[in-house]
Amino acid sequence: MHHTRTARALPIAAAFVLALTACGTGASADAPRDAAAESAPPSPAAEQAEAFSITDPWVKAVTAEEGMSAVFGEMANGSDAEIVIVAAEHPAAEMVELHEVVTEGTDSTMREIDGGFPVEPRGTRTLAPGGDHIMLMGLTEDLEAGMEATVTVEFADGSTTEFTAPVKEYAGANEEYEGDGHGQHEDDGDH
Ligand SMILES: [Cu+2]
Repeated sequence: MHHTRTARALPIAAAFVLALTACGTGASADAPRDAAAESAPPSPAAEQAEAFSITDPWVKAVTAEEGMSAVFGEMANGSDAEIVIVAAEHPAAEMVELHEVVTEGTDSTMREIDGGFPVEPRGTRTLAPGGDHIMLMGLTEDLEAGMEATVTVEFADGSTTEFTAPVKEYAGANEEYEGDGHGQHEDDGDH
């Protein structure tokens, strides 16, 4: 009687679940049970990409005409050494930048962050509207609610990993972009 291999049925879904649940443990994704354990040698634990996970990732729905969107979620570092996200990619974005939002008075401006997104050992860093985000620019196709966006992130040591994020409708996250002409943006609603 030969055994069945149900674990191989949904490799994409399984990888997604692993990415979401690897939070805080780093090594927990190392046990895909079956064939993978035999064929794929474990990559060195020193890789920053291996320590990375992201919880509840999502991407703001936009049309290609709008041109820009952003990726959010709570990033986590499951290792005892700092990891730094230094770049990212999305297949429909001609350019991707790591942005921070700087607020002066009532003006919020987003700009490329110096040195990337460090995540402390065993720590987290949140990408959220009004704060840090991965900026997708020069979009060549619509990002419609319900789609899944695949985002690749690169770390300071050159390692990379990817995650999948659902695209969602969201009304906010419209910060002025520093590089996009000058944002003389009167926003006199004090909230
Ligand atoms: Cu931005």
